[in-house]
Amino acid sequence: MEYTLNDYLDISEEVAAAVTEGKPVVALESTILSHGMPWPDNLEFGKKVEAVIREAGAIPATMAVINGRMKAGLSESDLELLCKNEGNVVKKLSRRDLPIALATGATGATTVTTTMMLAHLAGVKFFATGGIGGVHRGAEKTMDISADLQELAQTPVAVICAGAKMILDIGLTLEYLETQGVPVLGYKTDDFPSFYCRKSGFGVDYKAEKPLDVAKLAKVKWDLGFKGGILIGNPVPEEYALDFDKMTAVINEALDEANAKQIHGKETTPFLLAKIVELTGGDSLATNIQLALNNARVAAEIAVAYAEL
Ligand code: PSU
Ligand code: MN
Repeated sequence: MEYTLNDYLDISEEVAAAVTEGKPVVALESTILSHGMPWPDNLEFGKKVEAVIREAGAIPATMAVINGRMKAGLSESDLELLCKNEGNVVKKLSRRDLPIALATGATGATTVTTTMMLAHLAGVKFFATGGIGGVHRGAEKTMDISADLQELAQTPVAVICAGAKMILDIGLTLEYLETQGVPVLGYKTDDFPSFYCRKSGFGVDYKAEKPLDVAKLAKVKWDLGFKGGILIGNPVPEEYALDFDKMTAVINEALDEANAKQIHGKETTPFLLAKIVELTGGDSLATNIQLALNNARVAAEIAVAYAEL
């Protein structure tokens, strides 16, 4: 039977018009809201991050699945539903979960992986998040490697993040991205950032000094039809960065607890993020919010530069 994208995807009027006219649009994910931050900080953040993108001259497109329909651009009530997550009805949707959610009419939040997929379907090329998923520590035994890395290898969306979350093995994450042919950029830095901290000790392939540098590189890659995305590491602003040694200790404690409780699969990242918020007395949440807002602003600036090329 014939189908159209409209059978599965609702693009908000504003986002659809902007994409058609070649105006700058920035995708946002919803897992960071439903599973990455507590209520009601997540709703406040969800609104603020859209406002930051508008101030920088682009249109925000937050992605999610609501009652079995993919959404590019959410209403206020959708946003609230995802943030409240009453009765834990909002699933965390990775690539493998997406067809199931659509076929069963489920509601779910999109990760980096599925946000890239929806962005691509909707014609959006730039996406801001907090930190991408990656190779988990101990992955040589658990094989826990985030689907985000595989998505970056195949879907043509540029992801602006504050690096890989410090709970991961950042060295192995970068090795994986190299194998998969994903360009890793540092935004005004030579050092790939580590989410809560400005540095990881691991270098990047290319230091971009301004939004236009990233936009040009994206254009070349996609003009040539090379598949896959681009990863831009944008360090958390100095005033919100957390102490590397202190965070290393906090993360080790959180990882020990996750191991003891045998947390695995898609529960791991939300568990660790929540545990770290608890162990830092909320400091890590404040940092997470600020780094994600900063990524949204830079992503909008890059999208604006790309639209002018
Ligand atoms: N960035 C944040 N908070 C988050 C995430 C990113 O600041 O909660 C989410 C993203 O949706 C990312 C996911 O795709 O964490 C990684 O989950 P996993 O490790 O299970 O692939
Ligand atoms: Mn995983």
